[in-house]
Amino acid sequence: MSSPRHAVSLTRHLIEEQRAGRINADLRQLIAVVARACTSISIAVGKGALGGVLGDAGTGNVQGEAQKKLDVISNEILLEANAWGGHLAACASEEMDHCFPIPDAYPRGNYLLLFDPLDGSSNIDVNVSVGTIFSVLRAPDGVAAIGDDDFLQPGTAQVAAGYCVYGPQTTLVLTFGHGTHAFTLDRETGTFMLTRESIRIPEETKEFAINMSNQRHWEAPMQDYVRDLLVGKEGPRGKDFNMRWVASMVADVHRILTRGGIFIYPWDRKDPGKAGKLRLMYEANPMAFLVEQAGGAATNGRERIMEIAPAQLHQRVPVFLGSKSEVEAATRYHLDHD
Ligand code: AHM
Ligand code: MG
Repeated sequence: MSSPRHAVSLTRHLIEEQRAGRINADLRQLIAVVARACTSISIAVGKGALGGVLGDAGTGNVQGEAQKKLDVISNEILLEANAWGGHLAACASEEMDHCFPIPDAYPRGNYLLLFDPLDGSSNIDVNVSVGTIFSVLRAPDGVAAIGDDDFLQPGTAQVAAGYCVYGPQTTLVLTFGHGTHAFTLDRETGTFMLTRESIRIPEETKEFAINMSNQRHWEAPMQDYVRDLLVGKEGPRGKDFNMRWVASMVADVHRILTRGGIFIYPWDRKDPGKAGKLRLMYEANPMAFLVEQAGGAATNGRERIMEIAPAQLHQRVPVFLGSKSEVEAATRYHLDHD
């Protein structure tokens, strides 16, 4: 990992990316607005019980999951911040049934923004890290009214992706396809400052992240892979492995971008659709883009996540991502089994 240049703000980084011809003014503006929304969400999360924002909202989302008050607040902050800027054609959110086209009262831009407004909902009320995940696609040309189908593009079509983790520090991690960079929020000035440039994930690891309570529901190659990790030095992998599971994907991925590791949310038998838990468009694709840009890999156990052709906006997918050689090893267990 190279050390950051002295005192580069997110604003300066975005302007330099534009000058280098890697992004245009609209995309720069879009990311600046998302970062501002993340600052507002960070403030709401940080207030916790003092702001009356903890607990259930009393509503459910399209996947039948109970929404927390902060899920709903974060979704509204992102929608409100992005509606009027003129850089978007529509938004889609894990918390909304269908996409939200930009109202006619505002100019329509050329980008589509997808987000999981507050990932790691089960951790909100217990004061453990949560985060916002986002992905940016191009709106198709010549479409009069944007609909859900216009979002059904593979992860390779993303022009930007990122997440903001609300933990002991608030950190925004961003890629435009030219490396993955991290910006820490200076809470006194309200400015995101570049703190890690061109992040590299170590290729090898001795750390895995998985919810082991689902073990009995996994398919055979997954059982074999984790059994071999647990056997340690004496087994075919020849090394001892450590385990971590925050149950907030943003926090687990942030650890992997910091010291390596593999994150897995596999398909399990509780799910007859063979689709896993995590959402392709709001979670898997943006995280896969960030991880690949940091030298890591991301598959669904068999194929590269970013090459999956989505069939539905809220589609779920098994996720294996992180240190390249470990993701390749886990993927090999599945392919050899098929
Ligand atoms: P959410 O978007 O409803 O918060 O669900 C996604 C989260 C991920 O952040 C995390 O990796 C996973 O669900 C944890 O699942 P589990 O509670 O099954 O361990
Ligand atoms: Mg989520």
